[in-house]
Amino acid sequence: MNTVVVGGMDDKSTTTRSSHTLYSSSSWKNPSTAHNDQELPYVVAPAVIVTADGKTDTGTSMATPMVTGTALLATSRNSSLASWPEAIRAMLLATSAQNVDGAALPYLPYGDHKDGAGVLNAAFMARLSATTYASPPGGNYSSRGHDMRTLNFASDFNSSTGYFNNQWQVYTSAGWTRVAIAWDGVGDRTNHMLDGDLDLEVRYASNGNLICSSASYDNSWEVCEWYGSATSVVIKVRKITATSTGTYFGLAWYSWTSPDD
Ligand SMILES: [Ca+2]
Ligand SMILES: [Ca+2]
Ligand SMILES: [Ca+2]
Repeated sequence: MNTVVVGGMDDKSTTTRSSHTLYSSSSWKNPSTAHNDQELPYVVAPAVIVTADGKTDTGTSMATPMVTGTALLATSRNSSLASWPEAIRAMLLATSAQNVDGAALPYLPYGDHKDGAGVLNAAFMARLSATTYASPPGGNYSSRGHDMRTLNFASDFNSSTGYFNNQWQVYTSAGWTRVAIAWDGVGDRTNHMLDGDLDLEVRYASNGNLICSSASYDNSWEVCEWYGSATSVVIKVRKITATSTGTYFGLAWYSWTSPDD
């Protein structure tokens, strides 16, 4: 639940992204949960004929360390991230821009998608982890940012609407923009309980109309994206239910035109 579940992709030994596919033995089925909408994996990474430290092998055992290494790369660029795995998870979900199976995102709770949020992008993660992209709520920000904070479910959310008392205003670039949130829970994959159920909404700053949203029950994360012109949006987080006094929370957003930007 507070981890990153990693699947595999096959890069066919080429940098031509259109040739890439899901690794044929990558697990993708979802566990049985209270609402049966927990989506696994979260992301995928290269798994076929991977050479590391003198060893060449195939399998998700090769993909998973690549995600771990990318998380360490982020913490090496911004040491405060070392205490915030929630921010690392949100950043991984926001930057895994390449799609190798089905829809670009698992549009919860409608599908069971095999590549999660997409293919790990270490370059995007390295860029987004810079301290210059640390972006607390209440500010006006550019097209890339990350945040991490402790949320108090009683005092930080409107008691009637459930919205987080603050929001992030973002001026996005033309192209794709993805927003992701992640938080914590306890338990194993079948007997787990989130600290609470949070949902994500992104709305146009100009008129408040919804641009994208994500509202699953059993995931410790939400992610949504859109394609369009440069625009100004507000990111809103909503508390649906709470099972604890609060949680640790991470947020990330990222605009791109190509996974090779
Ligand atoms: Ca996909
Ligand atoms: Ca799945
Ligand atoms: Ca939710």
